[in-house]
Amino acid sequence: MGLGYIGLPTAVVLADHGFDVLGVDSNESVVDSINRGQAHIVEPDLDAALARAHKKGRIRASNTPEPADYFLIAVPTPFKEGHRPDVTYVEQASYAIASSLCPGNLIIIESTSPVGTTEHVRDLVSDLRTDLSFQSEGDPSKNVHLAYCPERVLPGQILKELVENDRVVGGLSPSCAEKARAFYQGFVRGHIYMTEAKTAELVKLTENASRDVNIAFANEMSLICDRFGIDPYEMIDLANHHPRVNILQPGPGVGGHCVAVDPWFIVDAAPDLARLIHLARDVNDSKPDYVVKKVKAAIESYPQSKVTVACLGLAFKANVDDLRESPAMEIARKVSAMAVEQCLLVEPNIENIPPDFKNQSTTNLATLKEAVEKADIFVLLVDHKSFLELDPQEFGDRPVIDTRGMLRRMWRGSRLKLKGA
Ligand code: SAJ
Repeated sequence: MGLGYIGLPTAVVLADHGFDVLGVDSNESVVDSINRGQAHIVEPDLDAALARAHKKGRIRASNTPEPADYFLIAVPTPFKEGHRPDVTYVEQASYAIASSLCPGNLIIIESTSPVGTTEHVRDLVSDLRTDLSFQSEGDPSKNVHLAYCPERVLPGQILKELVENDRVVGGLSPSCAEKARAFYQGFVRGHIYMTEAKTAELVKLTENASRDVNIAFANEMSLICDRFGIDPYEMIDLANHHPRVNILQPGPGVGGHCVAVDPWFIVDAAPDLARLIHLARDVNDSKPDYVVKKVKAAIESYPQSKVTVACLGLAFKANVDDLRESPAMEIARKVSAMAVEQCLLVEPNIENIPPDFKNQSTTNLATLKEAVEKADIFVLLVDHKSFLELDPQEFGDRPVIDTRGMLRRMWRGSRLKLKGA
């Protein structure tokens, strides 16, 4: 249920491991694309794996579920007003599968969810299917089982990590967890740890909150470095030579649909206790505006704002096409609204300019080459591989606002190229 960044790769990996998979999605064009054997998202190796599974007839898509042995829910859980978790899609998926359920089925929720969601889903479906037993124990063949198993794959490495990562499966009972473990053993090479559903739900939120807090530390250090004229990337690199220090990388902010969202689910559930988690969110969320101020200052140093600004990258991180919660998008939107002659957006992973910029006649999608030729100011927002291959000398003496420590890597790359030559 749900053929997005997690659902589709999972469906493909399952198909690759011998399962017959029906992918269900409410979006007609997604369904059509998968039924043609084509992925609608950018993820390394996904196109080829989907085409293979499609050719073998192991995968098909539809907008309605059918009876099955396993129902895997991988729909989005965004937040609504006030950063409150919105589980509407999980609820809709649960309603949608209810009429297809049979005794012996296993429902697995993979969507990142607030603590208590697996029990909530059990209550929803058991209200609709009073003919079925959702008892935690008893004869397994007569019950419908429920488990929570968080996905923990890294966009950019999804196919590999789906198979190799350890998994945590949380059951509403030990037999639910056992059934889920047996399912994941069908395609996972990592270890499968069993626990209660609510523990597994919190494990997922904790993983991403931990990453967010650690990135916030790096981002805070980058502001402190800036004040003292110190290169934060060099400083962190050196600090990380300590055997017990491992600081993450500062950036333009934290994006994506996971790390920038999930910590709020903890804050929402325990606002009085989650003080550090809340503060980390604020630190990371304030970073885009800090970058925008720097761009503004650079623009103001040009006479009458006759200046062309190039924003390199819109995705939330390197080598993906995902623009959700992207700090690069937030920065580009604000730069594009400034009185500049032209704002050039360079994003090699998308074909059309995002709707956010449709009313900005001075903002256009450009190639890297065009941007390098035309721009007066460069804002390096995403460390896409193709950007890192640029010779930094091409910027000449034009200002470069580097939010990802890319210049260092470009210089290193160009020195290596020189050595190779
Ligand atoms: N980022 C930094 N500095 C860093 C690392 C990341 O600024 O040192 C930024 C990225 O640029 C991006 C954001 O953080 O904007 C998140 O990127 P990410 O690579 O940390 O994580 P995601 O969102 O792609 O995937 C995360 C992963 N979670 C953890 O690493 C704990 C992944 O394993 C999860 O499966 C995924 O969230 C998810 O779906 O929840």
